[in-house]
Amino acid sequence: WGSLGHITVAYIATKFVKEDTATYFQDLLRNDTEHYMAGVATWADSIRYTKWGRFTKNFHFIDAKDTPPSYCGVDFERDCKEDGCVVSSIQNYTLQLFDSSLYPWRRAQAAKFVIHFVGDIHQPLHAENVAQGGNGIHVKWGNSELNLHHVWDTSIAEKMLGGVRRRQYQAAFEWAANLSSEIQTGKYMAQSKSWTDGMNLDDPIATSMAWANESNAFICSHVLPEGPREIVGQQLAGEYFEKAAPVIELQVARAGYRLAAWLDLIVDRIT
Ligand code: DCM
Ligand code: DCM
Ligand code: DCM
Ligand code: ZN
Ligand code: ZN
Repeated sequence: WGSLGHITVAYIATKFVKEDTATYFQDLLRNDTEHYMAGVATWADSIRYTKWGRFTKNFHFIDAKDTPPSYCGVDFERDCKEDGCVVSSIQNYTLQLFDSSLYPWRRAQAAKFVIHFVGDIHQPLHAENVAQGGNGIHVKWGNSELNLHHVWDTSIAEKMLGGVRRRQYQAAFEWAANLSSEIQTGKYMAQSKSWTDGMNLDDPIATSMAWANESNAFICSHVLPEGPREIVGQQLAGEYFEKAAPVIELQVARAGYRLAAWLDLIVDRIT
């Protein structure tokens, strides 16, 4: 996701974590405001192009080598690169949070990675190989030319919310409040109870592979419904946007809700 998506995921998680969890991460991240997660949600993107952060550049996605739209699916052995992917990274940084031999600043860094990567895995194109997660697919967006990855990371959400290039944190905060009430009492109330089914802190790979497969399934249904060649040059700000917007909302809501549950499990085990 772009920064709007990540910050929104963080604010949703902030709404749903238990009080002990909030206290634990406020202490670790040294921020006792309600912005303790939102404030670090995009940090992993800010370091990925720096010299010291380069080792993390593949940690944001898993390149499913499937064949949309006829077949979608992620396979950990096949698709997770030797030097890591979003699934192995969720496991790695989750385990670092339990490692009391690490300095607190290392565990704080691990928390920042977990907060970010649980968001990214819910972006369908972060669980797809085609054209480097859609980065190589050029499309029309209104009067602009963009790549498909950027459309799903950023453009659809910004259009839904009505142009929020400035005041990202404010827009994210409001969007998160909205999606949180849909989870508690609105359109996601019934289904959200099953969003944490199968979540297992003893098996972070299986847990996050389930999230990756669910996310990747939208490649065949909504991202590339007619395949990677058909979409090239198409105008996506019309009918395509209308079908994509509910998927973005659902995936951002799920990511925030699951991040809260995952952090609760972590703190339950540590304390
Ligand atoms: N940070 C870090 N390493 C960097 C840059 C930032 O550990 N190279 C930490 C310091 C802040 C947090 O990330 O606590 C947020 O960073 P930023 O100020 O870049 O948003
Ligand atoms: N931090 C880091 N690497 C360092 C120093 C700090 O990742 N070498 C991160 C860990 C904390 C945050 O920065 O999240 C706190 O840093 P500061 O006290 O500089 O804001
Ligand atoms: N990305 C992805 N899958 C890939 C390559 C990149 O999901 N195989 C993502 C990571 C960034 C965006 O695409 O969100 C742009 O990546 P880059 O700047 O590495 O091209
Ligand atoms: Zn992206
Ligand atoms: Zn990312």
